[in-house]
Amino acid sequence: MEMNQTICIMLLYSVIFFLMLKTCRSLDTIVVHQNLLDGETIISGNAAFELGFFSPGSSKYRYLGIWFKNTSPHTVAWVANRETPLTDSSGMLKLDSQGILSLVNSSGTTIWSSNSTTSGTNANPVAHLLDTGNLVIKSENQTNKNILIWQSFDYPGDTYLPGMKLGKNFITGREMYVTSWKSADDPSPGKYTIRFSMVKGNYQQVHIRKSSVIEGRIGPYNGIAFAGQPSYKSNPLYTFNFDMIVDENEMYFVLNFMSTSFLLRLIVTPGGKYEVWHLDMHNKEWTQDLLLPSDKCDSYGLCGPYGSCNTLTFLTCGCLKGFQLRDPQAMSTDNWRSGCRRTRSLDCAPEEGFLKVSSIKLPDTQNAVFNANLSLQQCEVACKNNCSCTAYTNPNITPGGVGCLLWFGDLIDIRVYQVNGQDLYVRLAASELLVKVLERDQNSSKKESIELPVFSLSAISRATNKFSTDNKLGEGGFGPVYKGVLEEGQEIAVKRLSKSSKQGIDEFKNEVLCIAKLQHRNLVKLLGYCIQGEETMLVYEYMPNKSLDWFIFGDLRKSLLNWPQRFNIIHGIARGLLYLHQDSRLRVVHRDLKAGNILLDRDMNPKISDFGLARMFDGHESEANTKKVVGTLGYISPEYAANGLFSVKSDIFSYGVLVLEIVSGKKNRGFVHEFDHDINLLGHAWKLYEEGNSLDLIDRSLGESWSINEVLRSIHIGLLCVQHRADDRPTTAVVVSMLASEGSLPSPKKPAFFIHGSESNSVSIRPSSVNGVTLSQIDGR
Ligand SMILES: *[C@@H]1O[C@H](CO)[C@@H](O)[C@H](O)[C@H]1NC(C)=O
Ligand SMILES: *[C@@H]1O[C@H](CO)[C@@H](O)[C@H](O)[C@H]1NC(C)=O
Ligand SMILES: *[C@@H]1O[C@H](CO)[C@@H](O)[C@H](O)[C@H]1NC(C)=O
Ligand SMILES: *[C@@H]1O[C@H](CO)[C@@H](O)[C@H](O)[C@H]1NC(C)=O
Ligand SMILES: *[C@@H]1O[C@H](CO)[C@@H](O)[C@H](O)[C@H]1NC(C)=O
Ligand SMILES: *[C@@H]1O[C@H](CO)[C@@H](O)[C@H](O)[C@H]1NC(C)=O
Ligand SMILES: CC(=O)N[C@H]1CO[C@H](CO)[C@@H](O)[C@@H]1O
Repeated sequence: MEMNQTICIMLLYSVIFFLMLKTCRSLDTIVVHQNLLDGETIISGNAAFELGFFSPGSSKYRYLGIWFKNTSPHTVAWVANRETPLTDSSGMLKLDSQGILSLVNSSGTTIWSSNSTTSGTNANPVAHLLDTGNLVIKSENQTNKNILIWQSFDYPGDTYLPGMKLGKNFITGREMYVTSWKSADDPSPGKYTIRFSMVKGNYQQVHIRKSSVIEGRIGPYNGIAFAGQPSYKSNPLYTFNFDMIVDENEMYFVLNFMSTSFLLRLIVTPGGKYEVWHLDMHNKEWTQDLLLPSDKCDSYGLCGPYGSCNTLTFLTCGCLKGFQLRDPQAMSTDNWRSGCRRTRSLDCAPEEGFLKVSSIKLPDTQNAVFNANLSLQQCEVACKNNCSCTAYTNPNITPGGVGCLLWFGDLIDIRVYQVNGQDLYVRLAASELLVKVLERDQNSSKKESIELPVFSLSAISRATNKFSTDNKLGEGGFGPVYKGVLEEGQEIAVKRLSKSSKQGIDEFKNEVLCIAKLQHRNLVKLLGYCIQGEETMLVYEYMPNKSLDWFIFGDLRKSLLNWPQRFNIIHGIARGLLYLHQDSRLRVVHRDLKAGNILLDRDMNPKISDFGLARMFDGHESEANTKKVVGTLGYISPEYAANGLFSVKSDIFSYGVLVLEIVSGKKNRGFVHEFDHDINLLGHAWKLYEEGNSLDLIDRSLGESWSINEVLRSIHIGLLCVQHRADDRPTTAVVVSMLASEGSLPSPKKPAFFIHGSESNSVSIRPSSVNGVTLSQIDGR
């Protein structure tokens, strides 16, 4: 420290123990302070700071403090006797031969001392007030000029000044942190503290606490600054950086401030606000650079564990992807502290992975472990290999900066930032992650990848009780179907591809391609897939009421399905089909519409399933030709059976058959006419229609609870759909509107396949694949 900039106080041995101050510049002047006037400077001459006595606000008490020189308002940076004020204007400041600085009141009681510990009788102590605002006591004897005895920077008050250490000395166990004043009039320690994150090895962050409760968090440190203050208006006139020291002896950070024109201070106010100010040395004006909390999301943990705070969304709190509200009432009560829980629980399966969450303030690092040596890839491996690791990231945003931060336990205090956010990789169950399962050639140049959540084999195995026969629902198009219950309670249906089935693999791929991108309430929902070793499986939502055929063709169950439910099913299938044919992004022809492929949900709503044979059309194509006619006898249209020609109109034909089956409760293929054993259901329906006896077609088990108009209309529409010529059949959109209206309908022409067996020559047949029951539509005639 240069003498001409610093005034020093030296102890002079005196008979009377009054403190005698002597400036270095004017060695002959000895100032004795007996009456300590408010604001009277003891040490000055320093460019920026002064040491002296003051009374804060309206207080009548007197304190020894360090303040910024000549600023308005008077800004105190440090107070010695925070809790033990002088009650009158008399007192004594003395520096003894041991280098202990003490404040004595007019009764002669030492009310404050610097607690220095120095051995050696001839310490020859000297006190300096440095340009940084640090009051230091050093031993300045001939042989050793620089032994630090004590410094005010080790005892922060409510203000952090650049150069101060905030942290912990592991040897002495002493922690250095900032404490608010009780009030503007009372510098004694208030409720609020700013503390550096303390646990050894953890990544650095700062907590603002009210007593023991964390109210705010700054950080973690990102290699350049503390995250969590993007509102910080950096001033182009000055620069600063941080030093982070973590070693065996101590752990702390120091803010280094580089400027000759400005001073910086960080403060926690009596009200718990964290503020950063800079002082322009020329005009002596203070400017606020940062104020926290600045918005709702600065309130620590507002959205609870795994919650995410966003000031720009309608609801301030949300859940990270893969999580849902723990308390659904949170929305109405606006109390989100209970946070979010996983939608799918973790089981540490090898398929578990990480979802990247971008542009956020990283969660609290209290439960995190830092390793400075790992790359991001190694970090992922490290997290994955430890089942209790919930997230990871490289917190270091400096160019080329490495480092690996691993979280264990809940992720708390995440908020979304528009700028300067960081990435976090959150561990999720495999089934929450989208994984590329297939690529679809859209044309020669463009590939569209199909992404689906992936389920681990272990999760499915547990869900289905190791594929136990008790859980088997039936045999589908490409293998057995099992019922399962995931750990969170969700019911699923698992279609397991038979290992031997080559056709199965094609159908599996086809199903994924078709249905992965389709979503409609009348289509069954694919939840994900599992491919592991020899196993290939698709996972669907479970349909508790099995399939339509189980009801309408089951003698004992027919009566469970009343007419309003059947009419609703007729509507629902048409809406699902309309979506496939015209409303979805792709045009899809199902090619295997039948009662066994209509699944029923809890409320008996129909869902079209099994897209193993479906075909997609691009652009304006509307029909295609195939050499290999596959489908189910009884539902196949004549042009498809004879020439392999399929289109939306072949689906409409199948739909017509379905409608007549739903009304009559009879299978087209299995139909046996009372007198004419050759005609099938279509022939029968046509004959009754021609005779004007259509109502005779109705399923007797429906009793009397049906609407004549709805039944007649359904039969009429069914017959329109099964007309021989595809062009005569209505489009799906027309079917939907005919069902919904009461207008007159065109007269149907005679249906195709009036007679049993007429369609069967060229058709190869396949078992039905449903997640409902075992079915085989092969009637063996
Ligand atoms: C000096 O401090 C002592 C101890 O706190 C106290 O009892 C005494 O009243 C004080 N004297 C004055 C003049 O305030
Ligand atoms: C000085 O040390 C004593 C004992 O270690 C402690 O009780 C007291 O609070 C300390 N005073 C200051 C000002 O640090
Ligand atoms: C100077 O100070 C050091 C450390 O306190 C002490 O060991 C040494 O004896 C002192 N020298 C003189 C001449 O007082
Ligand atoms: C990081 O690497 C350095 C040098 O190789 C080594 O000294 C240090 O112990 C490593 N730290 C950790 C946490 O592995
Ligand atoms: C996972 O990490 C935690 C925290 O570092 C550690 O306590 C635990 O032993 C680790 N578990 C395994 C299996 O490595
Ligand atoms: C449909 O499933 C639900 C839920 O399992 C059940 O309560 C209901 O009785 C079923 N309906 C019929 C007609 O079986
Ligand atoms: C080979 C082929 O069919 N390519 C077509 C793929 O689709 C794009 C537009 O969707 C056409 O421009 C290509 O001719």
